[in-house]
Amino acid sequence: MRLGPSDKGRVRLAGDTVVKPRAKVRRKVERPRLHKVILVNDDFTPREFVVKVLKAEFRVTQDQAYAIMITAHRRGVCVVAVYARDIAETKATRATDAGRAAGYPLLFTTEPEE
Ligand code: TYC
Repeated sequence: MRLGPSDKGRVRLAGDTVVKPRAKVRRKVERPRLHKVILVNDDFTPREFVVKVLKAEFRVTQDQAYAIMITAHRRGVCVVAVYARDIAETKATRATDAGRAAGYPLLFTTEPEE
């Protein structure tokens, strides 16, 4: 059996069997999405402690850490950085744990970029 113009999407298997796959075939490999680490404001964690954690876990300067902290303080949240998913999750967990270990409700979350 020959495949003609009306057989778009059909695939020839061994022998003469011709099928039309129901699911869409992914023709391109996509780069995995990066994930944002987001700092969430709270009313209890001291500003200096937030800055200390940002510097230690995200390797930012004092000025960068202060800018991130004060943005979260004023607006409720601030994107700290973007990473591959596992790195973003590990950093968010470590930074949140640093707050918890000191008795603060400091929270870092992650979400995929669009
Ligand atoms: N809002 C806190 C305070 O006034 C400081 C703070 C900033 C806490 C940012 C968390 O993500 C945060 N002490």
